[in-house]
Amino acid sequence: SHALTAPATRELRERAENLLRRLGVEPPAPGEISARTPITGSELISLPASDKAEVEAAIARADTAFRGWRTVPAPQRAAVVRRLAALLTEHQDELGELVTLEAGKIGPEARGEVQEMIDVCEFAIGLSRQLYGRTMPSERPGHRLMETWHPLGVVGVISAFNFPVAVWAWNTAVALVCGDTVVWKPSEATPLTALACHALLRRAAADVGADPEVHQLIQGPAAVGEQLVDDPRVALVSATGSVRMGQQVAPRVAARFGRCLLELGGNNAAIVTPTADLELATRGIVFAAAGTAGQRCTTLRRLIAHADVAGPLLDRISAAYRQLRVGNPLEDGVLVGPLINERAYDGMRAALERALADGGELVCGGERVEGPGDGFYVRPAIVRMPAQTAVVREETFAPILYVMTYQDLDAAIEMHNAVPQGLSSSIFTQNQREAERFLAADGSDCGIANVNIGTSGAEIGGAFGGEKQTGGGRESGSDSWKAYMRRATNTVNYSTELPLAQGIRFE
Ligand code: UN1
Repeated sequence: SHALTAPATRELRERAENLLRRLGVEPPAPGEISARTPITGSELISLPASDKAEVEAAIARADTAFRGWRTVPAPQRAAVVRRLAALLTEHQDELGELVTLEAGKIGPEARGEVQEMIDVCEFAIGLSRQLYGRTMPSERPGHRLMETWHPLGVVGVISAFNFPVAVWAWNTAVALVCGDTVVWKPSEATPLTALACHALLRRAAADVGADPEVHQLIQGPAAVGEQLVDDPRVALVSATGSVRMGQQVAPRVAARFGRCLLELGGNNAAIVTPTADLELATRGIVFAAAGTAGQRCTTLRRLIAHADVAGPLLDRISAAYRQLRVGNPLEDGVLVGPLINERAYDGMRAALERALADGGELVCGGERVEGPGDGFYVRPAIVRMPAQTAVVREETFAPILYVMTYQDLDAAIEMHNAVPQGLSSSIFTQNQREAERFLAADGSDCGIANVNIGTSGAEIGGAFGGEKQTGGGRESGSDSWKAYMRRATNTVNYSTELPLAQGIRFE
């Protein structure tokens, strides 16, 4: 229908307001933050930014709430997260649609993002009974040596537009069961989904009789985030975004000896070896490279294919690319939605120009296509590169897949690791030696290394994050929770003597 292919701004605005109301958010007063939809490029709603006093008050409330929250037993703290999971399940479609409106994700990916929130809530609920410390044999008779994990304090969460709700949930669900309170500064591009999550969490807390002040939302430009970063009451700053943002955050937090958890850029690659199942590799590569319009931090950006298979592999991938429907993410069957804004489009054009100047050959894509309104819709691009030049070593947050070839696996792994970022990586092979080599100490240097699946779409059960300029942080599953707690080592003497460690005599 015409209404779907060219949704009028007013219709999208009403849709956003309705979704917000159903998610428990009253229409905000107008203000200086402009909530836009990348679907048409137009403003949906405006809302006020937090001023200095409001940020200060939010941190103060989180700090006060922490004093009580830390003594609530962890399995009881999990009740808030259990209720949040139920509310997210109930409102999965509504929150998913708001993600589509605000971030431009296609429906299945937007609902998948909410699913990821529910999954991490379930993980955190189980975790609340497993915040294990160890006991160690003491070297002294009549002594016990053990460690205890305690709540850390206020956690400042800074999140990006591309996973506007899931990354918040990874941090918040785990932080809350760990006994921390949260102050959230979402991306300026996604303030509405933030209002919705905040309302759902506040409601979850109220429903189970917990202190709603355990969660605070502050909104606005970088200065709002800076105030959070510089406040000594914020024990941990968990920040997701660009390397440039991390380079600003990390030294400021370090200067006050705060803790940082950084999830910064990726420049993820896949190696395809001669024994790879090309049909399976093609499917994995197309989802990882073109999905979410190339705007995941785990997006596949570099393909390193053995010279013997590069030709047939590229034929398959470019055939699949030609089938991809690019357009309005509210429409069924569309697989690639818009870029977040014009700046992202300009970045993509500039990168493509540099790649071609470096001798790259455009295989397909790269052009802007018509969408409803003034959104920035592009066909995902594939560029064959003669070498891994400077532009290939940078992260451009758009759907560009650079293709290089190799002859020898050692050289392929060397090329794979020769970028500043270290988030996610894959090898497609049916040769066990090659797969194990890729996962070994001298293989992929990334935080995530996969075999026969793409670089994106990680499950929440594993620790998520990467090395080098990606920042070193780990979030979500496994023992990532340790970043959100402080460890105390306890030595208990239950004897009547006072033996000193190391056999020291002091008498
Ligand atoms: C991100 O792009 O910031 O592995 C996070 C994935 C998702 C999370 C990506 N589970 O692609």
